[in-house]
Amino acid sequence: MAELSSNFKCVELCKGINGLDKIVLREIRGSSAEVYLYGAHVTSWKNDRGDELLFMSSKAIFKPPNAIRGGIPICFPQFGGHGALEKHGFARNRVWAVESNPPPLPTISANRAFVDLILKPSDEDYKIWPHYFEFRLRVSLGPAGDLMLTSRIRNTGTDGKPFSFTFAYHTYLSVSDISEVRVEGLETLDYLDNLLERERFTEQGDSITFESEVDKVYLSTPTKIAVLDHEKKRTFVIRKDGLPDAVVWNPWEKKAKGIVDLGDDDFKHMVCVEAACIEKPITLKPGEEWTGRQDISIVPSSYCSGRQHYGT
Ligand code: TA6
Repeated sequence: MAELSSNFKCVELCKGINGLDKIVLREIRGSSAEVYLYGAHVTSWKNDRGDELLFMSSKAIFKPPNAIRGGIPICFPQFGGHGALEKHGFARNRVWAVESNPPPLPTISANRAFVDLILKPSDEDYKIWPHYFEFRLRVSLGPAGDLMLTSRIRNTGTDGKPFSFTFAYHTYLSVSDISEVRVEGLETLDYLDNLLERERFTEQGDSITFESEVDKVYLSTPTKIAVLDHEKKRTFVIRKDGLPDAVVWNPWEKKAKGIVDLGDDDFKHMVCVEAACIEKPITLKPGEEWTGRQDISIVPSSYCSGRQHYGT
């Protein structure tokens, strides 16, 4: 185990499953997070009581070149599967490096336990996606245990060429029973239905509940989305910035059985709600940088009034 920073005893580099390097972040009040350098993949996020808040598949494969099923895979340079690039891009199955002195971020990280990771394209990556970039990811835990991911992607090409990409934080939240889960904040929005060849529909006025497979890309959503877990009496509040869209996915029983690294019953205990930029790809000219942030916190929920309250 190695301490990464002399003044921050709550960030450690150690070995995870199959000897893969992982970073453990610990916040002083007891919450924690784990990030594998493989994929810059957040695989665990626990509150101050030690409860796991992210879903991890019972059959997750921690072995390159598989992406890890659960936690927060990073989808870049594309969400979905188009053209020669692999589905959801290659960032989730490359080994990232720890960066000790990245360019400063405008957001305040004082009192937060954080790690900075960086991905640059290898010669092999350049062959499948011919662009030069630097992708910096900061994973940080706040004093109240919120988990913030900040991505900065810069076009470092010197050939004068812009590039475009789509992006998602493919976040698997842990829920007690998917049938008891409700997503609020996406009502009345337009969405692309991945189950119907991305046909565009408008969501009805009710919050989203689950009784079969759901795979939708909600467009231009509000910056705050709430995921209510009735049984656990807790609500995930997702705040996002620079990421206009949001994906909601649960494979349900039949699709889950066809996913080799997902247990047959795992779909009951997961829901993906993903801050994303999909409909309108981001284009960066040489020297330009894009920032996209997702922050998840937990608030207790009370069903007394039949309606949740999750702060501002
Ligand atoms: O985010 C939803 C989605 O794009 C679904 O269509 C589903 O296939 C899922 O991601 C998982 O993708 P993966 O490549 O990780 O199996």
